This record gives sequence, C-alpha cells and structure tokens, in this order.
Amino acid sequence: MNTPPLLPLHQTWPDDFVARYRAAGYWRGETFPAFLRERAARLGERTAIVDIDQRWTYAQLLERAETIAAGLLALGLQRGDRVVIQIGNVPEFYGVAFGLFLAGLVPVYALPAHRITEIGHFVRKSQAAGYIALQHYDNFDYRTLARELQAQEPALRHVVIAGEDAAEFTPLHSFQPNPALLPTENPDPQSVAFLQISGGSTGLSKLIPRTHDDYIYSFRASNEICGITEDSRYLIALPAAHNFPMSSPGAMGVLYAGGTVVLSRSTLPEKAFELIERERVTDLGLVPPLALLWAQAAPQTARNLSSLRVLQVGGAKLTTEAARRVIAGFRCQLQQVFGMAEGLVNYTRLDDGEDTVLNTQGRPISPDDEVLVVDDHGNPVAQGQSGYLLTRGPYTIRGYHNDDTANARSFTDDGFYRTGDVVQRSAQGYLTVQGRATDHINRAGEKISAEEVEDHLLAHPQVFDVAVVSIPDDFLGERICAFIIPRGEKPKPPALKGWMRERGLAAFKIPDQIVFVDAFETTAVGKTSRKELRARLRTEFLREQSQSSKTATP
Ligand code: OOB
Repeated sequence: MNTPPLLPLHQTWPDDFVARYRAAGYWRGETFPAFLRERAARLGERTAIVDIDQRWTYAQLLERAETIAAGLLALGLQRGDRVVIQIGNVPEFYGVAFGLFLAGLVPVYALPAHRITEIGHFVRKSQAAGYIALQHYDNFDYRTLARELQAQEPALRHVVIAGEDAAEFTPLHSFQPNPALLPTENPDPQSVAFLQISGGSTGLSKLIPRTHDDYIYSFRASNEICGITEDSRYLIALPAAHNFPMSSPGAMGVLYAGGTVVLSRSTLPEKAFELIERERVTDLGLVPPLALLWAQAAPQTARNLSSLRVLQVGGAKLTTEAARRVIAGFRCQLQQVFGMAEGLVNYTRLDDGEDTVLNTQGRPISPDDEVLVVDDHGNPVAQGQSGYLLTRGPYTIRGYHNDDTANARSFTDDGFYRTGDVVQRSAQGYLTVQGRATDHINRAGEKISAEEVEDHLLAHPQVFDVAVVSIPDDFLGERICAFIIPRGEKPKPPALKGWMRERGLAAFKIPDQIVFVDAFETTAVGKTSRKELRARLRTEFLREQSQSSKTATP
C-alpha cells in the first residue's frame, strides 16, 4: 500500500528568538501533562469543571484523562499520532483533550458545527489516526458523520464515540485505567501540543501547530491581565474548542489558575443566567452578537447576576455604540479581546479608562509581541493611520502545518504573520480594528472563506458563476450573501441551501442570502480579480439597498 510519508509536527522559532523568549521567562518548560498533574495533586477536591448536570474535581479530571489516555494507547495509537476531536461544551471535552496530552497524542480541535467536508479535510491534512466525537450534540448524530468519514478516509484507524450507544465504534466509556501504559516522562515543552484550526481566510481551514511552551505562556500571561485566580468561575458558552474560550484566558487559563470552568451548552441568555446564578460566575467571554443579546436580556432577568466581574467580548468587532449597550445592560466591567488562533491576543486592561475600553480592541499580551502596521508595499504607516497588521512574538506561530502555499502567502521572510486585519495603532500601542484585507466573512465570530463557499456553489449544475461577499448585518455583524449567475433555470434558494447542507458543509457557511444576477459587469479592460468583483457587488448592493429604504420612508 502507498502510505504518505509521516509529516513531522513542528513549530520552529529561530535559535536567537528561543533564547530570548526563555531568558525573558515566557517559556518556562511547562507542559500540559505536568500542569494538570500538579493541580490535581495540590487542588484535588476543588471543582475544576461544572455543567448543568456534572461536577468534576481536579482529581476527577486527572483520573478521567488518565483513563482515556490508557484506553487510546491500548487501542494501538502511537505517540505523536493526531486525533481529531469533535466534542461540544461538556466536561468530557477536557477529559479527552487532557487524555490525549497525557498519552502523547496530538488533538486536532474541530468545532461541533463542522460536517464531513471539514472533518475529512482535517483528517487528511493532519494525517489523523483517530477521530473522537460525542454521540449526539445539538440535535446531530455524529455516528452518521463517523460512518461517512470511515468510508472516505481508510487511513483513519480508530473512531471513538462518547455516549450511551457507540454503535459499531469504540465506546469511550469502555476505556479502563492502566497506569502502566502511560508515558512517565513529560513531553518536550517545545514540541507541538495540538493543532488548532484557522478561521480560513482563503480556501479551507489551515492547521495551526501550538507548542506547550508558547500556548501556556499565552494563557498564564492572560490570567495576569484578566485577573484570573483560584477564585475565578469562568463561564464558557462559545464552542469550547475555539481559541478564545480555550485560552484567552479561557478554560486553560482558569484550570492553570486552579479556578472553575462553567460550561453552558446553550447560548440562550436565560439558560446561561441560570448557571451564572447557581455557580456565582465571575467572568465570561462572548462574541458581539451574543453580548448584545444577553445585555438586552440581563436587566429583565429574575436571576441574580451580581457575581459577574468581567465580561469579555471578542472574535469580531464590537463597535463603540455596541460596547456602550453591553456595559449598560450588564453593569460589570467590559474587556475587549482581539485575538487569533495563530497567536497574538490583545486585551483592553482592567484599569483602562472608558474611552480606551469603548474605542479600542486592546493591546498585546507580551512586551515581546512585535506589531507592524504597514501599507500595500510593506512600509510602516504613520502613527494612527490605517494599515495591515503584521505580528511576530513568543506565542505567534511561524508557519501552518503542512501548507507551503499558505506559508509563503501568510508569513514574511523574517517571520511576521500577516494577520489580514486592517488596524490603527495609538501612541500607547492600542489597536483599533478597521476592517480586513482578505475576503473572509466574520459571521458572529465564525470566520468563513468566500472562496470556499464559492467553490461549493460552483459545483451545482444550475450555478454558472458566483461571488460570495459579506454584507453588514445588525445582529450577526456580517452575513453571507451569494451573488449567482444561474445556468438555465434559477435554482430555488431553499433547495440550493439544502443541497449545500447535504454536501456536508458546516451550517454557518451556508449563505444567508442569495441574489440572482444576469452577469458580473467587467471593467473596461474586461477582466477583474475576484476581490474587486466581490467589493463592487457589495458596494452596488448596499447602494441599492439604501436607495430603496430611502424611497420607502414616507
Ligand atoms: C479569534 O480567533 P480566530 O482565529 O477565530 O479569528 C481571528 C480573526 C482576527 O484576525 C480578526 O479578523 C477577527 O478574528 N477578530 C476580531 C476581533 N477578534 C478577532 N476583529 C475585530 N475585533 C475583535 N475583537 O477570533 C479569537 C482568538 C482569541 C481570542 C479572541 C478571539
């Protein structure tokens, strides 16, 4: 059989940077297995994770992770093997993630909303040997997805299902403790601990290798900035696998500090408020649309929300006006968070004045986060002017996993990551996000590549050509609009959307709006880039919309 060569997993900073980051005390040689074991030994009976019906102490989290690690190694998985995990907001998510760390296996974090198209891509790109999913979550049966995956990806050796009925797959609950199987040594702190997924500015998501040293630094330093301690009780209502609720400071920061992670399956304000009251939640992180929705519901609730100390908002732009509304609704401190799974995270500080909290997306975590704001030619712009954000630092990757093309595009020769965001930087180093250079759509914090959605639509027999653009949306921030030139009879939008779902695409990538057009006008030269075409379609659409709303007003 022709097996592809095994890809080395690495994330490499040049030697002089390694020396610098170590000397500065950012990289301390800590690892995930060591930190969990230490916390379990020291804080054993304290609550690590709760959700609506479970409560795990630190000792139980370690015990669960050790059982899962032993079970996976007993199946024959080998140190360094990648395992795609797709688990929603339940304590088992952390049991599995830490189980993989203890076994020396490498999690690849998928979101619950991903379907066969995305999961297949992650499995191939990471050459995963295993897939672990919940039986059911959010009304979806992941065994169906697992079946398609096994049929499509013969190299995937193991499928493990957590739930009452694993069907033909290995039940996670059949795993037995076996300390003899567990590695006794901690991993190399500079090795890759897991693969996170990128928002995907062009084409399919890329895989982001993060090391123990760099990631632990990012949440240890975040804890200090966000005031996370043993007494923090941090609510997670965004998908646990996303980088924001994972590490900014997220669940990893909270577990590192010895606090309690409170998991909500639901994003409905009343469900979450019930947990906030019951667990006396002190901190939480939301994307702007949810922050606005919860802020609207908060003044009316009968629940006691007085334990809340800090509400973090990030993942997409929070406008000044929205920030005011969020503060008015919650009556607790607002913290803006502007980060990316590739690394760099900015926070407004807890002692910043209102002006900064309302109008900026914060400043970087580390004194060694290098930030450049440059023009089209790569030259720095004048202070306060808009430009493209480039960054390099002790927790920002130097390259994606197994993707030379993306690496050539996304990193400069001297190792700066091109974030694709357009920002202004103040004299104090605070960033205000103005927009972005790439054609991705930020739909309520979910990043969608226009190109990826176009590729799917072009496969439909009644689609001749298509351009997918973002349209400003009061609730979502941005929505997905597909301009389609039909081939023959126009397809019916609901049927077209249903067809996309059947292709196994995450629901958040399916266009919210479909507009049929006869042709895409070209410029005098007769040729346009996709980028210009998308920009022109968006501008014309918004102009027409504002004209028709003006004529509609009496
Ligand atoms: C977070 O991570 P990703 O990887 O899903 O998305 C990163 C992109 C950024 O490049 C930027 O375009 C956008 O999301 N973004 C924001 C923002 N926070 C993220 N745009 C405007 N304002 C903000 N506050 O989204 C993420 C990772 C860690 C912490 C927080 C968010």
